[in-house]
Amino acid sequence: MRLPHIGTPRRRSLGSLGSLRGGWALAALVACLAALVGAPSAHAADPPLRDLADAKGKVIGTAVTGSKLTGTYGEIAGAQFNWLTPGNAMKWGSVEPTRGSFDWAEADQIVDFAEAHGQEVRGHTLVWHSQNPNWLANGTWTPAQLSQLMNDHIALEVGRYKGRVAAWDVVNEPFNEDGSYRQTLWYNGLGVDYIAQALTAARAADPAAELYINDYNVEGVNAKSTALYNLVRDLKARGVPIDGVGLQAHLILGQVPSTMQQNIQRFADLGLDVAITELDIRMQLPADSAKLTQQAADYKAVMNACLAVSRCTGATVWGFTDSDSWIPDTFPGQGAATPYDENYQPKPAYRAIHEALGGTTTPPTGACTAAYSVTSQWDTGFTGQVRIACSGAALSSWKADWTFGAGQRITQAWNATCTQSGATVRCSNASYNGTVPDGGSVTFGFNGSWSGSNPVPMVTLG
Ligand code: G2I
Repeated sequence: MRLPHIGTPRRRSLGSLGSLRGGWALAALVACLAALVGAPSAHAADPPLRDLADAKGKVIGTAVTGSKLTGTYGEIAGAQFNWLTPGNAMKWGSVEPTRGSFDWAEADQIVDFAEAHGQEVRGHTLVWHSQNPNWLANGTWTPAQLSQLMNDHIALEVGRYKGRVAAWDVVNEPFNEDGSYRQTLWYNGLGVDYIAQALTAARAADPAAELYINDYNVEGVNAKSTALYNLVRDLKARGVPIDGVGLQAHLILGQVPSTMQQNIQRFADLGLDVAITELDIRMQLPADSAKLTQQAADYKAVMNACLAVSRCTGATVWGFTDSDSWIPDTFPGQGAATPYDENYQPKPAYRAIHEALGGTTTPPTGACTAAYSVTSQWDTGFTGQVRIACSGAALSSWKADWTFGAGQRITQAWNATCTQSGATVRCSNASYNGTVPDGGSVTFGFNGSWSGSNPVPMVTLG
């Protein structure tokens, strides 16, 4: 068995990420932990997902866009995940847009970022029917030429990142839904043997890299996953280099296949690793608390199906934030498919992944917490409050920060001084209520305006 390459465990934290319980009338509770001024007993902040995954020897990855790897996006990508997949940067159309003229800038940037953050890279993808350069897709090739093009491409790309990319999606999406082979440039030109050729070329270019075949709608037991199963079983029997299968897992709310664990297990029983490679769970917009709660349950079900099988290496989400997801472009009216919202606030799905990886389900004791709730709401306005409570800790002053997710504006506040800049709100104590004793609480209130939706933000105490 080839062992998955797991990044060096690292302790980095974005601070406290609490559980968001949706619904305007419900409180979003955020643990206020080690960062608290004046807290007598400092508690370790919630560990990031990657620390939990490292402790289990599992992958928690995300697809990333190179140009976004700065600011909050870069901080979360670096702090929370132990593997990265370039969402588009390593595709043939990205790296060789014109024949013989290469652009590795974004791919290099992502690999450099991963190394700087102690992360492994999943290379995606070498041989696919989509996102190929026009010169390749529209060319006329003999089988010999096509074979040469494919082998040279693999040798070049895998060779370039030899020792730096731990696993490759060598062949992507070879099947139709009924389990027949997809008619592609590769299949039509070379027959089914293109798959064995591609894997063989990849092994030659980097013998240490894990080699995968990756597809979608193969998460449960069905005609397509059975075709994939039969293919990899036969490849293994023939001695073709293949280490694992990637189950993309582009799922729909409430539709995690019930046979997912069983399906993962049957691949594992062939002596192959299984990776969840492109996990997202889309819903009809707008999101609401019921949908987000269902989504959290779905994420947890996927994580649990994987974690129940030792050869399932872990899961990669296809973009960690709703601001970097392919869903709205491809499925108009749908979205909210990832664990963080568009403002980088963790959603219940984040908490579900955290818990599946062994994180605590309740805030630790000995801390101060802030709970946001909407106490009344009318057509254009609302009244909200934040209650700061301490137990096993105390405060002599406080600040409560949050980011409004849907354009809300604070119009008036009491028992605190609140300022809003863009979507960011910061409230600090009034002269008379900075002290929150152990076992005590302070509440401040505000009026605000809203339209469209009024989602509950996460509050951070500082
Ligand atoms: O389609 C979802 C995924 C299915 N499995 C294979 C993955 O490689 C695939 O990823 C998506 C990317 O997330 C999208 O970002 O692949 C799409 C292409 O099939 C990507 O979309 C493309 C757009 O079509 C282009 O217009 C755009 O220039 O992304 C490009 C870069 O933003």
